[in-house]
Amino acid sequence: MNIPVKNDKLRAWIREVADLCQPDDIYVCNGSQEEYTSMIMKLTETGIAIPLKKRRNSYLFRSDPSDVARVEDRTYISTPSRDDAGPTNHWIAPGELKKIMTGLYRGCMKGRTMYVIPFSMGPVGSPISKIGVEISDSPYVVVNMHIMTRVSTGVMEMLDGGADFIPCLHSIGAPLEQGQKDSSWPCAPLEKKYISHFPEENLIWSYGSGYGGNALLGKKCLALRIASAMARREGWMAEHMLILRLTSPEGKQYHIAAAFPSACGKTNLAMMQPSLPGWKCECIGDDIAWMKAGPDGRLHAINPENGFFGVAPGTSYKTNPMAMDTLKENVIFTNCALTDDGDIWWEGMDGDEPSHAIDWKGRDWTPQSTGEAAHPNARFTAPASQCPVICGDWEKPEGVPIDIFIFGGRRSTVVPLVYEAFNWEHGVFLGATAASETTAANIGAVGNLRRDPFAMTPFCGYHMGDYFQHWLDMGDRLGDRSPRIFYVNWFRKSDEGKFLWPGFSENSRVLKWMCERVDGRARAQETPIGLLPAKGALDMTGLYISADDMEELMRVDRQSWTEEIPDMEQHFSRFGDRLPVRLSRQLEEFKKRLK
Ligand code: SAT
Ligand code: MN
Repeated sequence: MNIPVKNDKLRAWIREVADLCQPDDIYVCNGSQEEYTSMIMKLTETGIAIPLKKRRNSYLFRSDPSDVARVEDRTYISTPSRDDAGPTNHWIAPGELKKIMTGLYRGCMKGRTMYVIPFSMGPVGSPISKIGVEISDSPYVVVNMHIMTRVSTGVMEMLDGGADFIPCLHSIGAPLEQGQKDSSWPCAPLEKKYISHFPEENLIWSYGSGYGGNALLGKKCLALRIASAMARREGWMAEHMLILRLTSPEGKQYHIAAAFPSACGKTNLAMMQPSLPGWKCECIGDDIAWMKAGPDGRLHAINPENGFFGVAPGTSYKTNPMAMDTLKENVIFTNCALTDDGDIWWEGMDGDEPSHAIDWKGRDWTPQSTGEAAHPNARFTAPASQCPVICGDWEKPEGVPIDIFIFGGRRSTVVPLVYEAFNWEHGVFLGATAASETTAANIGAVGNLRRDPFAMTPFCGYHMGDYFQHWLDMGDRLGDRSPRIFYVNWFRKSDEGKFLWPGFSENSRVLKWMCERVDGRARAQETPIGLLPAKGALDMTGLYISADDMEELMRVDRQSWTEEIPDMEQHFSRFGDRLPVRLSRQLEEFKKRLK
């Protein structure tokens, strides 16, 4: 077979994979509009993509009901020593894992085309960017990668010129026998799914799933798990963070990077429209930040992605108008409901519920139906460039200088709206002990409290204790140019179970306080957990919240924090002697402050 590729390593790898997986065909992607259109047309003809009458060039896909989210239990960090993967990652020895997976890959692309997708994470040619090549037998993956990454002939030219790349092998794990009819979302059963990373070799092998982060390997696999391991070796940071630019009425710019677990509102915050007059927010990224110290000694961030793979349910003109405007055309929707007039719908969208729709499983749905119309982890894939508030500098190769880091999660109790760390080391402690109620972004129980340090539990490509140390080291290196660190919780509820804080555009009040803290202008009061806004320091102009609710929102209850301590201790004990001493000391000091 003639493979139009000049890069020796790539050509050899394509040959090797083709010999193993035995596809009917090999197709090398160029990322063009024509390529996208022809793939979508084929998917439409077979009924796999459903064109939407109401949105130009937009399509609905329905996945298999077993393949609807990331599979953390089937995700592996395969380092030679188990110790190096750490207690938060699943581990199988590289030799053994490769043996299992090679067995699965053998003949797995029979009856299918093998697509070779050259892509760049980050602007093509930027010094911070990385090149990946995904081999996949899923046309759905190809069209999604077109949006989520930069697939182009430019990347292939760099490869032809000898550029190195990260190999990302993906198969849905569903070979077709001669004459066998294909299903609309072929995939392998859960026990045969493997999402594997070999950080020592910068190599990714994924098998059995076609969904999201399991299959679009540039995202969580490359840009977080492999990149985090590279970043530690090379002295930079790959984080599960949105990036935004906030501009004050006086025209001063602040850049904020915020880490929340999946499905906790990163996309909403990244595109937030401030309710405070004169303040402006622009989006740079909604999920991943790659950060390096610049010549000015500050931390500069780029968004390695090219699109948004956002949670659909709950997205509306009320919660995220800029996302809604991003979704008008050129969008791939997955597991949303289909309305009778040829549009998509999901729970929480503006306006009335449709009186009839087709649900994400393809069945009739009415408001009387028992299940949801859209799956709770239904997603949109949309080009970032379509976002009305995408920042003019979002593709700047050198990135934007970060002023503020935010950690947080979903906590219906205990954690107040906002507080600031006393210093970097304390901020790392806040990140390391962050906890959140679990969501539908992973296959598993929803609503359980889990420690999710830096929102990186499912995405850290090495030992989490070493990752904490890397954060401390970065702080030492950045010194007084380090970003300030804050913790937020938009999700605290009253005893009656009602959200105490309106969130969304009102979050600008919290961000404003942070900016004023950076400028040394806002007052704070010291509490055992950190620095809370002093009375009157949070700008509440034009927003009414009762005094009681406000007090509850900001309350630091020593008793309930003391009750958290055993869980924090247990969490820290998992990291053994790889837990930095500075963090165990932080915990001891915290206990003292609570007394
Ligand atoms: O499925 S993804 O991993 O891409 C989305 C998420 O969980 O954040
Ligand atoms: Mn994410």
